[in-house]
Amino acid sequence: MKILIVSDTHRRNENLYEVVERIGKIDVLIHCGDTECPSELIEEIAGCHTIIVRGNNDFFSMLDKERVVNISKYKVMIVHGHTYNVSLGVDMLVDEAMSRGANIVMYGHTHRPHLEVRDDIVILNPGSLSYPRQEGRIPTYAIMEIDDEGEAHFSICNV
Ligand SMILES: [Mn+2]
Repeated sequence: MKILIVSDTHRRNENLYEVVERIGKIDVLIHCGDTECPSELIEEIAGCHTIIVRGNNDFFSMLDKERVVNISKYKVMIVHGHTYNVSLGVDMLVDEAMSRGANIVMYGHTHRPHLEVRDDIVILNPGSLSYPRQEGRIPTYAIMEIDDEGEAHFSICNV
C-alpha cells in the first residue's frame, strides 16, 4: 500500500499533477492543508481516496482542521499545524499526538520537510509542493509505504 503525503500547494497544483503521474498507482493521498482550492479538485488530480485537512489559508473550507485515521496498525493524526505553533517547533504537536495515542503525526504549514522519530512517534512534514522554504527551496512530498508485514516506511522526496 502506497500513500502520498503532500502539503501547502496553495492553489498551484502543477507539481501535484507531476508527482501523481510520476509515482503511478497510489492508494491514498493525504494533504496536510492549505490547498486553497476545492477538495474535489485535489481528489480528481489524485484519482484515489483523499484525506485533506483545513489550513490557515483555507478560509472558505468546511474541512476538519484535524483528522485521526487508522492506516494498517497505525493511528495517524493529521493536522495543518498552525494551531500547535509548529513554526516554533513540534513539542506541542508531539504532546497532543501522544495524548491521543497516535503513532504517527503528519503536519504542514512550515513549508519545510521534516521526518523524525521522537518517543516512538513518527513526526512527518512533507514540505510544500509549491512554495518550499527550506534551504535550497526544492519542492518536496512524502511517501508512506506499508509492506507485506504491515510495517510503514517513510521517505521524503524532491520533485
Ligand atoms: Mn501554507
